[in-house]
Amino acid sequence: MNNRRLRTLSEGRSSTSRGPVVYWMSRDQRVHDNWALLFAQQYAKERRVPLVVAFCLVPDFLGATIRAYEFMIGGLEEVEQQLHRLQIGFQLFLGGPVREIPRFLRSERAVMLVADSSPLRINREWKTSLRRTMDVPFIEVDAHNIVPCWHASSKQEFGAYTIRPKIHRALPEFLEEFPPLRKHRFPWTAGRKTDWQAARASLRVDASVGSWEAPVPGAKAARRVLKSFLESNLASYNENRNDPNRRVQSHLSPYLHFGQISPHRVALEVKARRKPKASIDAFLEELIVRRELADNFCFYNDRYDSFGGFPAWAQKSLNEHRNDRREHLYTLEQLEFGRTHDPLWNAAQREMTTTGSMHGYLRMYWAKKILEWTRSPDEALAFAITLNDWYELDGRDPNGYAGIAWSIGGVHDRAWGERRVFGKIRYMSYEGCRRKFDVDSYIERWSRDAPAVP
Ligand code: FAD
Ligand code: FO1
Repeated sequence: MNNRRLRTLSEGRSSTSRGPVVYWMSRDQRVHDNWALLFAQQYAKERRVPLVVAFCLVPDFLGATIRAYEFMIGGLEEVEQQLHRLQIGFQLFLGGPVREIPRFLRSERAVMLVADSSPLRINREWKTSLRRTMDVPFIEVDAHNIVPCWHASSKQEFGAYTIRPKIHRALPEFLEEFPPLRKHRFPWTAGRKTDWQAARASLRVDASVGSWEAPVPGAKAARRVLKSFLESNLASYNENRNDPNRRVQSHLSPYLHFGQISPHRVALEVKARRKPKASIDAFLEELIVRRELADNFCFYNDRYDSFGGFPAWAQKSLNEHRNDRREHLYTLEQLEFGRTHDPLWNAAQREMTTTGSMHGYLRMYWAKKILEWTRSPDEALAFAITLNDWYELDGRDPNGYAGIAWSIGGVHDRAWGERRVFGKIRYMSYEGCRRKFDVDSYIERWSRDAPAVP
C-alpha cells in the first residue's frame, strides 16, 4: 500500500503483546476497498495477531435524525457479517470514542490503533483527545479521498481551478486497483454478536421526521445503485445532470457519505467504461475534483460552517449589504415546512424532506434563496446547515458545508455583479431555473406525490 495514504498521529511504544490491531472505523463504513482496513490487516499479519474493527455509536451526531442513523446501522450490520466471514472481529460500542477506545485498547492489550480520516471538527477533536492517552502507535489513513487530502495540497485551495491540476497530476500514482482483503489467519476469539436492538435503543435522536422512501442501505445496495447508474444514466450525465426532472445523477451520495462504497471504486468503474468521454469527464469532475475540494476546505479551514470561513471579499461585500431591505423574511419553521411564496423552493424542500435527497442543481438555488429571505448571512448559513443536516441523508458532510458556503459565502467562487442583499455573491433566479428545465413539472411532481411533513 502507498504509505502516503497514512500519517502517524502518535508514535506510541512498540510492545511484545499478542493483542490485536484495532481499526476504529468511523467515516469509511465498509469492509472491501478500504485502505484503512487493508493497512490494519497488513500490520496484523506481520505481527501474527488478530484484527478487530471497532465502531463507536454516538447517541447523537450533528443533528442527524433517525433516518440517517437507520441507514448507517443497516450498513454496519452488513459490515459485521462480512467481517465475521473473514475472521476479523467487530466490536460495537455505545458511546464516544474518547471514552471507549482507550479502554478497549487496554483491555485487549492492543498493539496498534488505526483510524480512517475525516476533516470535520468533531472527528479531529476525537483524535486530538485520543492522541493524548495513546501508548501504542496511532495511524490515520485517508480511506475516503483518492488523493490523500494532506498530499493533494498543503493549504486551503481557492477553487476547483487551483486544486484540479494538483489532483490530476497525482491520480496516476493513487488511482490504483485495491488488493483483496484476505481471510485473517489469527482470529479474535473474544467477540460476541452485536445486539443491534440495544444499539437502536441507545440513540437520542429526532424520530419524528415522518415516513419517507428510504433507500436500501449497505455496501451491496451501493454496488447495485452504481451498476444501475453505469447502465442507465452515465451516458446522458453530461447533457441532463442539471435537469431535476430527469434524475440522471448517480444517487450515490448517501453511500459515499457513510463510506458504504469507496469513491475510489466508483472512479475505477466509471473510468473502465471509456465512453462517452464527455459524461465520464463531467462525472469524475464532481466525484473527484469537487468532492476532494470540499474535503480540502474543511481540512484547512476550521471555520467551514461559519461566516468567518468565507473569503475576505465575500465577507466585506455581505457586510456592506447587511442592512438591505429583504422583500421576504421566513423563520426556520416556515422554511422547514416549505411555506414560502416560491413554489419551486417549496417543492425542492419537499423533495428533500420526503426522500432525504434534493437534486444537486436545486441545492444551489435552495441555499441562495435562504440568503435572500433571512435577516443576515449568518442566520442564512445557520438555517441552511440545520435543514441540510436534519433532512439530507448525505448531510453532515464536507460536501454539504462546502456547497452551502459556496452558495451563501462565495467559497470556491468569484465576485459577481453587485446586487441587493447578495452583494457580490453569485445570484440565482426563478426565471433562470425556468430557462434550464421544466419548472412546472418539477413543482407538480413534488406537490402531488409528496406526503405532508408532520
Ligand atoms: P452525482 O451528480 O451523481 O455526483 C457523484 C458524486 O460526486 C456525489 O455523490 C458527490 O460525492 C460528488 N459531488 C457531486 N456534486 C458535488 C459538489 N457540488 N460538491 C462536492 N461533491 C460533489 N453533497 C453531499 O454529499 N452532502 C451534502 O450535504 C451536500 N449538501 C449540499 C448543499 C448545497 C447547498 C449544495 C450546493 C451542494 C451540496 N452537496 C452535498 C453537493 C451535491 O449537490 C451532492 O453531492 C449531489 O447532489 C449528490 O447527488 P448524487 O450522488 O446523485 O450526485
Ligand atoms: N461516526 C461515528 O464514528 N459514530 C457515529 O455514531 C456516527 C453517527 C453518524 C450519524 C450521521 C452521520 O451523517 C454521520 C455519522 N458518523 C458517525 C460520522 C460519519 O461517518 C463521518 O465521519 C462524517 O459525517 C464525515 O463525513
